Amino acid sequence: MGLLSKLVSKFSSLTSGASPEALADFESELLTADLGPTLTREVMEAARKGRGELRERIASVLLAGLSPLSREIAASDRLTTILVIGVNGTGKTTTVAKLAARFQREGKSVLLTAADTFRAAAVEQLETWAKRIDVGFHKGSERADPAAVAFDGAKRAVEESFDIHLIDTAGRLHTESNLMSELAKVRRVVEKVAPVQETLLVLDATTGQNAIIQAKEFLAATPITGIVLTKMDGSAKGGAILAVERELKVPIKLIGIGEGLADLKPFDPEAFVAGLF
Ligand SMILES: Nc1nc2c(ncn2[C@@H]2O[C@H](COP(=O)(O)OP(=O)(O)OP(=O)(O)O)[C@@H](O)[C@H]2O)c(=O)[nH]1
Ligand SMILES: [Mg+2]
Repeated sequence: MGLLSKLVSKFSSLTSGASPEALADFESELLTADLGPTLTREVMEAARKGRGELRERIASVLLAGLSPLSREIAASDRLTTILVIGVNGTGKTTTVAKLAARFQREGKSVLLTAADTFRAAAVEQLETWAKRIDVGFHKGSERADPAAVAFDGAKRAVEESFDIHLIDTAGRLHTESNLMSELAKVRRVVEKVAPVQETLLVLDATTGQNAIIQAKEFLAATPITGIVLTKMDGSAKGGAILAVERELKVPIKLIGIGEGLADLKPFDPEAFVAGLF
């Protein structure tokens, strides 16, 4: 049963308006589902009053305010460059691998650049994926400047006529201002060689409302064209997905639903909301 269906049916059975207790119950369940305070308030308003079926009213509140922008990954008919950023452990490297596998399936040539030079293990992790998927791989010398590695990767992507260049970056806390400005530098330097079509911010769905706080800091540091919300499989807090997009006005383009290469899906808001009931 969907996240909201039990609540909605409980609610619908109360014919002439719900009791204050039932309302309070409903509200706390919405907050538990990580809808966030604003969206919860709006859903509560729709639940209390309005015409038509309760379910429809709630669904339309949940869908309102989502980004009207395309959820497709931007593509160029020449080289498409995609920069992947986010806080530590959100799933950046795995998402890069999943994207690489997807593009490769579509018959595109893919280069992965390991601009996470902070840990040797991070470079190895990406290299292992590159070998397994059988796509190109670029790394710099140990502890090299991430912007320099990304720049060299971009040059290689152009010179060797790759279709897709995916750049993996080190996880960073949104509160570390020097690391945040490093991201802007990576992007700037890559753009000396080739335009960056997508900057994807990877957020961990299980962190709920905190993901919104992270995203705001990343948005302040560099333009973001899309969000990837990972670990939707392990999250009972799926409601965060709607709150994230409403707050940030950046489209969620993809959701991660597992650790495997195939576990990356486009985000379809209508289907998602229908699934909640
Ligand atoms: N269940 C689940 N696990 C995921 C998903 N995406 C990534 N993971 C797991 O999350 C862990 C961290 O993933 P990474 O891709 O290494 O994360 P990262 O953001 O690159 O981490 P750092 O480079 O250390 O900042 C790994 O164990 C992944 O398998 C997902 O959608 N669902
Ligand atoms: Mg990583």
